[in-house]
Amino acid sequence: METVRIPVSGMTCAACSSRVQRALQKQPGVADANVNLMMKSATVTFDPAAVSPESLIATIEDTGYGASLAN
Ligand code: 9UX
Repeated sequence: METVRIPVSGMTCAACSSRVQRALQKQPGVADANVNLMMKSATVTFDPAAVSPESLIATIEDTGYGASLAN
């Protein structure tokens, strides 16, 4: 497993962060996802053989928020 922290933009209330968190948790290959509204970031533990950071970003964007890899 690998863990990545992804900055997420556009989240303004707790329902936003719940939405993003649920979408990530549903994604195959994701073992754990935690989205912090105040930190504006998603911390995701995933199986690199099953899913890439790029596809985690695509999932966040599909949910309607902005995401990019900053580290
Ligand atoms: Mo809260 Mo977020 O009313 O898209 S769910 S702002």
